[in-house]
Amino acid sequence: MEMMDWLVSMPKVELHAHLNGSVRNSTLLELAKELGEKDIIVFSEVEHVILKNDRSLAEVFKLFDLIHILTTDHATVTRITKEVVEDFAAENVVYLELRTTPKRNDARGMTKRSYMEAVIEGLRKVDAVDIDFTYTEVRLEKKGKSCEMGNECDGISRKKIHVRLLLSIDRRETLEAAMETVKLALELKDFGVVGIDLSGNPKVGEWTTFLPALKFAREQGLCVTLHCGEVPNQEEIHGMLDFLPERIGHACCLEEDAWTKLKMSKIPVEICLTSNIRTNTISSIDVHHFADLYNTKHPLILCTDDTGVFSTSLSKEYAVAAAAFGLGKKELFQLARNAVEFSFAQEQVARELKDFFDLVEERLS
Ligand code: 6MZ
Repeated sequence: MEMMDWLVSMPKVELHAHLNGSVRNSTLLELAKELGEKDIIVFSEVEHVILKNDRSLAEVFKLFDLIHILTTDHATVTRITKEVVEDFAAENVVYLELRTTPKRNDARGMTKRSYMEAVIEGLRKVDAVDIDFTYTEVRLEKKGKSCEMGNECDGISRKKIHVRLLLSIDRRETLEAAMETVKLALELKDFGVVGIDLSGNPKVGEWTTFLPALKFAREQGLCVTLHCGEVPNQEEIHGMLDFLPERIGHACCLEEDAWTKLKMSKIPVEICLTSNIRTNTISSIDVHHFADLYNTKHPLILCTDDTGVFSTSLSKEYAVAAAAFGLGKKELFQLARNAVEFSFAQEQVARELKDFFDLVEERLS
């Protein structure tokens, strides 16, 4: 089997994927055409923005503003959620932690809550594969039916994906808006919400604005992951590491003392190779900190960040790691399996996933 086919067939775990960054280009173009016909945007002006491949970090955030114009109504949020989950499942992602920023949009009659309801509706609409996003509910629904996970490796059973949600706080928001997001996450715990993420343009705002909301989330039993070190702001990086989040994303621009602190802390790092290279956050793959973390056995997870914006997939991220750092199939499989350990899923889901990886490994060996 070709390496890429093998990587697609390997079960994988995705822990850092932004919903609006993972929308198919074809869907974005279709939505842009519709808005163009309604004279809300000028299609010819946005087409090349959508299709452009190399973007600086600043351009990425401009693109997100455009994507949000295209996707912000309830039906579209539902549609993109379904598509994104089905796309990940199609490449044998068996556990997906999908993150998204609940948005309020008065013009569309959208509240943060109704936005999330539209996301959850998208999960309900997934039909290309079996999906579990509310553990108890699915157990009851599936009583009597086979609950075995499916994967291309056995060629028989239907694929199954577990999906959990992280609610993102955008660095542009106020503390009040962030608090609303955390409270919403707590209300939606039974619908698969397991944690909070802090993201958005790293050059905007102060992360300390959100500390009370992040502390509250933690007190209430939600897991926290922070975008940390996408730009070289050492004071912020130290503060974030001292907070001891359950995971951090990126960890690109850490100077020596912060790097030592990270290593000591053992905080798992969500690594997004293509994203870091495309945005020039890391100058080239051979100097990427993946190598150091991997060689010193620091907990890490390969992730996509934004499959749409960076034209990637989780299988491609594994292929990039394989080519750049000389990892063989055994190491890649282990990397995917280890990711289960760092997910925010309930113990029972993690156990089911580990059993599944063991079963597939036996068949592959
Ligand atoms: C920081 C990022 C990001 O939440 O609207 N986002 N934040 N760094 C990144 N690296 C490139 N990629 C995506 O998805 C889009 C939002 O996710 C965050 C940004 O806040 C962006 O607006 P949702 O579904």
